[in-house]
Amino acid sequence: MKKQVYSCGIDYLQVMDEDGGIDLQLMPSIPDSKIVEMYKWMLFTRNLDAKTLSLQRQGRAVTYAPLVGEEASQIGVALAMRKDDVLAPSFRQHGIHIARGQPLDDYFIYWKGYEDGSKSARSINALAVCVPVGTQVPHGAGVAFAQRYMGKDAATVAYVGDGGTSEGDFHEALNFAGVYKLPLIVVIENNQWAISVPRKGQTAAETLAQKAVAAGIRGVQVDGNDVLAVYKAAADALASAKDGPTLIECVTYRMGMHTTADDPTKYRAEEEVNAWKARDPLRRVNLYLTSKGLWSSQLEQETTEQHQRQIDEAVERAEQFKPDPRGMFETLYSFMPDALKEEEDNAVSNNFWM
Ligand SMILES: Cc1ncc(C[n+]2csc(CCOP(=O)(O)OP(=O)(O)O)c2C)c(N)n1
Ligand SMILES: [Mg+2]
Repeated sequence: MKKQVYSCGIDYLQVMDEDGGIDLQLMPSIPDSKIVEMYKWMLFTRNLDAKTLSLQRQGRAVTYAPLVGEEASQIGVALAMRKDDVLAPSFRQHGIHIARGQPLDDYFIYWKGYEDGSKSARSINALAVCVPVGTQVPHGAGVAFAQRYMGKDAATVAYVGDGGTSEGDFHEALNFAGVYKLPLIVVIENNQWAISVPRKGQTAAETLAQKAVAAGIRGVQVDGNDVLAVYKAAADALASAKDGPTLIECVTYRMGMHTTADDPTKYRAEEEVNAWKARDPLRRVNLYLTSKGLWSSQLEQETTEQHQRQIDEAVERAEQFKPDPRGMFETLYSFMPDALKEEEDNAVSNNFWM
């Protein structure tokens, strides 16, 4: 006997096309004012990104991971999340931190290289920025397990890159979340590149969303440059999180460099970057709102100037910040080992942080 015991397919979701046209059947039921709010956050995130890149180039910020081009993949989720939901980020989701209320001063303190900037993560229900690729996904599964155990009406959203999906941690977390039906949403921010490794170097699979199938959980692929599709996928996943996890693949593009330590012109063609420019996540929302009389070039200019003032003031305050060197020793262990204490005393008495 031979029979098919399982078959599956992965849906692709796009609500707003590249010219701002809407698929009304898929449109989430939100007022236009919410779309204006999404657009303002995307614009803010882009302005913030440009400023941080410029500060890094002037030696006023440490190695920075730009997010330009990925605004919709972040803001769509940020605005779908509820206050009590927890974020387990990697190192590129600055847009979510800011839209969830991270103080701007702390953002800049972090990018000056001071861990103190991470302290407010708790106030926005976020784990600290996670640089080891993929490890934040099992952290997120653990938080989701705790949420279930404590009977909380909340979920956890863990972010991972396309490169991160090749890590064992990613699969272990999905598997664990599937078995225990945890309130976990894993968002793959598939920006097509893991430093110089292209997406096709990660897996022979057609989609990354289908990684959900083996874990027995829901999986969906969305146009990650369409903030409405991202919002809808995240809102649906959060609404059903009490019944189990969802994997969302946001198909987007890293328009900038991996980090300021990288030169992407060495490994990717300009034509590829230009092709993605036409799919810019802000442009289409701008076209939609302008066609409805809800946005204009004047509003764009005024809003950008207002953002720049807000950002510049925060930079000024952050540059006054004096770190306490003890901070880097304090947070690793509940009880500090003697050897570490000795290092701390040594650092403090020798003014190593100056
Ligand atoms: C465990 C681990 N291996 C390698 C690295 C070095 N590294 C930093 S980012 C990165 C690529 C990540 O690519 P992706 O997951 O697609 O995320 P993206 O940077 O594109 O947002 C690598 C290999 C690391 N930080 N951690
Ligand atoms: Mg990537």
